[in-house]
Amino acid sequence: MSKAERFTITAALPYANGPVHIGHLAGCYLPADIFSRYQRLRGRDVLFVCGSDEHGVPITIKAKNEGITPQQVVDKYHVIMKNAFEALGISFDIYSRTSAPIHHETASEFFRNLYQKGELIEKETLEFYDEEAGEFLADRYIVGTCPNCSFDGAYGDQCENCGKSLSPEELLNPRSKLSGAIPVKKSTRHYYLDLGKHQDEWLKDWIEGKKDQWKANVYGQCMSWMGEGENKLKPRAVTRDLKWGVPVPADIPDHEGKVLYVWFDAPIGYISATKDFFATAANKPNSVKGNSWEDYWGEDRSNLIHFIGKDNIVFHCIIFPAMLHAHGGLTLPENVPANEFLNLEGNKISTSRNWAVWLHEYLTEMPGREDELRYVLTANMPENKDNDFIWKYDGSDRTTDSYQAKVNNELVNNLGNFVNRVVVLTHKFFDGKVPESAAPSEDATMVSEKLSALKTSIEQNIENYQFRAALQDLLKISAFGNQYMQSHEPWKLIKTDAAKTAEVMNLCLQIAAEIAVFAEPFMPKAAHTMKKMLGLNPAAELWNHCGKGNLMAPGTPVAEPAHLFRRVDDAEMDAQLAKLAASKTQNATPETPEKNAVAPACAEIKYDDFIKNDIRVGTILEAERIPKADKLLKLTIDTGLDQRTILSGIAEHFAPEDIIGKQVCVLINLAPRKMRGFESQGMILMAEDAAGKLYFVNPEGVINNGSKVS
Ligand code: B3M
Ligand code: ZN
Repeated sequence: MSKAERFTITAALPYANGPVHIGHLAGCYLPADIFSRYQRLRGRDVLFVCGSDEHGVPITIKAKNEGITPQQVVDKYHVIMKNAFEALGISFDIYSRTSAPIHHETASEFFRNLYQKGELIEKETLEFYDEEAGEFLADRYIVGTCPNCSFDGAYGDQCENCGKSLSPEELLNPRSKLSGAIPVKKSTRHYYLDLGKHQDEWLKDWIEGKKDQWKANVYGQCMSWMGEGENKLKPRAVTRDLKWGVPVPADIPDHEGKVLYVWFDAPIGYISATKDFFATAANKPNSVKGNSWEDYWGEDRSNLIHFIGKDNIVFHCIIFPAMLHAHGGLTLPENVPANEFLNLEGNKISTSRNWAVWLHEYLTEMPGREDELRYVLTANMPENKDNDFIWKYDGSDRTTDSYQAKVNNELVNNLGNFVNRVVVLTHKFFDGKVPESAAPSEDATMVSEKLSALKTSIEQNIENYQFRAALQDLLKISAFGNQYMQSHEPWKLIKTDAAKTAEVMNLCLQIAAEIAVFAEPFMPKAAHTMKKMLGLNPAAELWNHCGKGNLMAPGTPVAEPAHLFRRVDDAEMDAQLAKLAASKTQNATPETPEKNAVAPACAEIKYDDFIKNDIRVGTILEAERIPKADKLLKLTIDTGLDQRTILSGIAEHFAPEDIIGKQVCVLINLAPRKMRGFESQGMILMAEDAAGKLYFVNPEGVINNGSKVS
């Protein structure tokens, strides 16, 4: 097979610390599945791989919280996810896992390869360490009070109450989640991948070459990472001081107590899954035409397509390509069609707040409605912007794309109804057999032209990752079928013109047959049922014969009409809404302060502690934005004692030009901190109101810079 005909398709490996929800499905699993199924139907060589991402700190935290081992956590969720994907018809050729020995071997070997090529640099840094537990602490293992909203339970990388990203240094009253001890800084050595070097040598040029091919959001995000000078890509640590993960190979210096960073090992999981497929697949499907993992990963031998959500762009477009390139002999991604996010009933989907529709629950609560979910999620796929999933249709504009409206109006009334009527009338008037039609006719030409145009459109849309548009094309075919049938009214025509009725019904059957074929990537179960109903062989390669309106040979028997889609009633939707409402109440507990509530008081301190703060009045002399740091302004401040640089997180609240000349209160004896390549020498005081708006804290009237505030 030539490269053009071979596809290595990946969907992001889901973390095995919780089940899969509709946001994951609309983000990458459904688009990947539609694309894979389509390419197979075109007769192309396809290997579609995925698996559970079983390493990383969230898994060890979950294990600790539940009092079980990390392996028990991943064993549980791996099975839940694997079964749920299968039930929804996600057609992975293999669903592997990163705790599998084949993955450990592949990832270790990959690391060793980069080490031996001199691609990894070793650096010594100071990291947070828990002296009681005797362990280094990942950001997620450090908790404290959020400097932004005072929520006491913020993590070292993010406050889940207000959403602010943090670094552990920013937390007030930091403590270790392991023992409660106050973390100290301790030196450690880690291996780094020098991304800046790759940026200069080839990576930036390579990404620039994708400008017209990749989605604008993906390309734009990649380019925003690759600035100049200070804003160039920084070396990335690819090892961690943790116990859970792929151990750094024992022949590597300083390997003790270290594992590979989860984002280093996880994408290698795509390669291990491929190896796993060739090692274990009992019956290789016809659509996998290669014989070894190298057929799918060798340099320029396949089109590697990564389906992901937008939060994974940097890993798949920059870091993994740098790893693949550094390794050598491997293919780079052809495309990375990342989707935006799907919200649920107007709010961000959240695992911790249980604001989600979980796939495994949907499958048991709404049995037999797998294709309905696939349909609604595809129709609302967040391809170019975030989108909302809504359950119930209440007559308002907001709910025209709701699950209920889509299923009832489009699947039941339009597509399902058309196919059903065609089959029923064939039984009624033509003894359940495709009637002979006096070809060629004007109608036949018109129908085949229409089918051919829509087929081309579906193909182009899928190949351009426009799955919503492709699905609309499918609906246009059934709308056209309904219209054609309605305009001839065969149930009346039969009384006056049997020959014309035969022609009309023949053409309606041809339209229904093509719908059955084109529906397969989107709704595989319904497609299968339709094919069987229409007497088409579900296993036959029909796609390339479509677009002509002659799939059904006269005389072919059609089966009795079978159920395709079921109407969704209000009660079912109300049950789902009630479940969400319950999550909302459960989460409105008093210890989770509302974003707008007044922050609770901090613990008592001594006067002596307070006067350690050296606060002075100063004047802002200069203010400028920092490229790629949306929140920070770089200020030059006259403190009366000196002029110094202070980085302040106020860029989203004030324009630089508006604050020059303003007096401010400055904490001048705060230890300097490096941020974005600048040293920030102090902090300016700001007041924040209940709505999150910021105000300067300054003296009434202008006074001398350097005046003390106490
Ligand atoms: N598990 C993150 C995520 O699910 C991560 C993806 C890995 S893909 C190699 O968002
Ligand atoms: Zn916060």
